[in-house]
Amino acid sequence: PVPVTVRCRWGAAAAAHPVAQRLLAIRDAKRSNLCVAADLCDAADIMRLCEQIGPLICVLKVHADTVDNWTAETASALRAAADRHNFLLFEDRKFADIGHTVVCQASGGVHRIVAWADLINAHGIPGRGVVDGLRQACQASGRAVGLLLVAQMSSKGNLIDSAYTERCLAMAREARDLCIGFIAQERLDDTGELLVMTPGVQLAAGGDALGQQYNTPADVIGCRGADFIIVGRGIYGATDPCQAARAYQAAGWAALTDASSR
Ligand code: 5BU
Repeated sequence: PVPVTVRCRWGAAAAAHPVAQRLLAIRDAKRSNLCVAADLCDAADIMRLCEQIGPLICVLKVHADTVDNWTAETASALRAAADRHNFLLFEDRKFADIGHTVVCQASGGVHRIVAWADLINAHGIPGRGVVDGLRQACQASGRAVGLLLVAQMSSKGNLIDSAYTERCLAMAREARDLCIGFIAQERLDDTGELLVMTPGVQLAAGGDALGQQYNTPADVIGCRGADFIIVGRGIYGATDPCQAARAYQAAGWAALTDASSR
């Protein structure tokens, strides 16, 4: 297809960070602001999903610590799939400890996250030490990695209030060399330079039995101003994940381009 320059309210402003630039370039080239949460327990199932939906997504999010048979080969296979299909890898570890500990969690252990992930995330609760520790781990890896701060959550009754979210915003502004945006439920930063990825998305609003709350792509992108949708069970739980991914890609993109031209 003819490349489209998305008249995006925010994307154009985004970020000197190389990972943010790559993310936006992939989004525009693939016309996809869809991040799929591949929350499957078997590495082979994740790889199969990657092959099915790889061309449709801009980010694949994983929880490496929930994969029963994770090995170094899983990381290499994911990396190869991401490079082949042109999407970013996001490890949703949600670091939330003192700086010294997150250095080890991000670079060591079984998962060696900063050796393969393009995007990582962290809670702001420990204070700036968590960001400083992650910066150290990323620098030591020699790879470009972008950080998203968890400034809001999708789960019912979560303890985050608006003052906490504001402080996450301030933390992100002070760490622009590493932090490219947020996991949040709405746009937080009017400059448009900090991106928002939103989980808790399905084609119909609702929830699950354990407190997850779902809003639609039109709502989170069109009304609340997010940039990217994160969808898990709505896609990998569907009878035909590829068809479901197409539907979410179309809905996410329509909401973004519609929002951008307003
Ligand atoms: P779901 O199957 O679409 O409900 O999966 C949502 C994914 O996003 C799942 O991997 C969660 O761990 C992740 N998530 C979330 O649902 N809500 C949040 O606030 C954050 C992450 Br932060």
